[in-house]
Amino acid sequence: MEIIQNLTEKGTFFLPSNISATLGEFDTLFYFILWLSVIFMVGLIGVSAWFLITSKRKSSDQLAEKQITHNIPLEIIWTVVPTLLVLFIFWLGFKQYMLMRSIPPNATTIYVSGKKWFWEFTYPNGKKTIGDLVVPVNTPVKLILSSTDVLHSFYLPNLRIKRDVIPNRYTVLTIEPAKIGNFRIFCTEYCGDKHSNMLATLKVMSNDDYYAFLKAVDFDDSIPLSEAGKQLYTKKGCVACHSIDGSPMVGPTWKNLYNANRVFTDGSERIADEAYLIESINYPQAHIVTGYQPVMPSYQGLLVDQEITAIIEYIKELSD
Ligand code: HEC
Ligand SMILES: [Cu+2]
Repeated sequence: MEIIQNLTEKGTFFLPSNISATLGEFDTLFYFILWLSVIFMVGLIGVSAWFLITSKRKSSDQLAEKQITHNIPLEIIWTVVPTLLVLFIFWLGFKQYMLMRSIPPNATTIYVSGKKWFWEFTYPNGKKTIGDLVVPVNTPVKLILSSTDVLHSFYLPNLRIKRDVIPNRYTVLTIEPAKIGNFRIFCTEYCGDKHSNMLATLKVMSNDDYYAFLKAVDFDDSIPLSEAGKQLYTKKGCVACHSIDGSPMVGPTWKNLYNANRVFTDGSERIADEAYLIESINYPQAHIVTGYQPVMPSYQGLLVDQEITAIIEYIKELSD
C-alpha cells in the first residue's frame, strides 16, 4: 500500500501539496492568518515586555499630572487597521467557501457513502468502488456525501476539503484536482473501533484513463479464485470485522465457517453452504448469527458475481 507518500509530497512544513485547481488561494489565506498572528503576538508581547522593563513606579502626584484620557489618531488606527485585516480575511475566506460550494454545470457526479468502516463510491454509470475514488483530472466533480450508519467525515488534505458525512442527509461538495496521481483520503470523525481503517485513495487520472476505468470490469482472472478472494477480503473491507485465524472480531471468524452449523438470534439453524454465504453477503440482516450485532453492511450490488464466488472459494480454503 502506498501510504501517505503523496500527502506531504512537495508540501511545506505547515501544509501538504495543494492539487486543487480552484482552491489555490486557500493557502494564501492560511499563511496570511498565520503570519498576521505571529506578527501581532510578537509585537504585543514585545511592547508589554518593553513597558515592564522601562516603566518605573510613579507617585500619585506625578500620575495625576500625566493622566492620558484619550488619543484620537491612535484610536482611529487601532480600529481601522484590524477592521481592514478582518474584512480581507472574510473576503478571501468567503470566496474559497463559495468555490467549494458552487457546482459548475459540467461537473460529473459521484456518490460517496461512509460506512463502518470503509468508503464506497458510485459513479455516473452505476459502477461502484470501495476504497478508491477515481476522478478525471482538471474536471469539476460533484461529490454527494452521505452515511449509512454513524457520523463520518470526508477529508482530502491535498484538496483542502473536509466535510462531515451525516446519516440521513446529503452533503454536496465540488472538487477539481489539477494533478494526476494518488492522494490520501481520511475519515476524521471518530466512528468506532476500526475508525483508523477508514482510509481511501483519491486516484486522479487522465480523461482517457478515467473512461477506460468506468468501462472496465476489474476482476483479475489470471490468479486462482481463492487467491482473488483473499485480496478482496482486504480490498473490500471484510478484514475490519472478520478474522481468518479463529478469533471473533466484530463479526464471526471465517476459519472453519464453510459447512459449519450456524445458530441465529431467532433460534433457527442452518449449514453454512454456498447459498448461505451468498445470502449472508448480500442480505446480512436476514439471519443474525447468535452473539453478534446486526452491523454488517449489505454488499448487494457492490460485488460482482465473480467476486462473491472468489470470496466463497477463499472461505472454503480456510475451512478443513
Ligand atoms: C462492519 C463489520 C462487517 C464488515 C465490514 C463485514 N462483515 Fe460480515 N458480518 C459481520 C457481522 C457482525 C456478522 C454476524 C451477524 C450477521 O449474521 O449479520 C457477519 C456475518 C457474515 C457472514 C456470515 C458468517 C457466519 O458466521 O455465519 C458472512 C459470510 C460475511 N459476514 C461475509 C462478509 C464479507 C464477504 C464481507 C466483505 C465483503 C463482510 N462480511 C464484511 C460484520 C461485518
Ligand atoms: Cu468514519
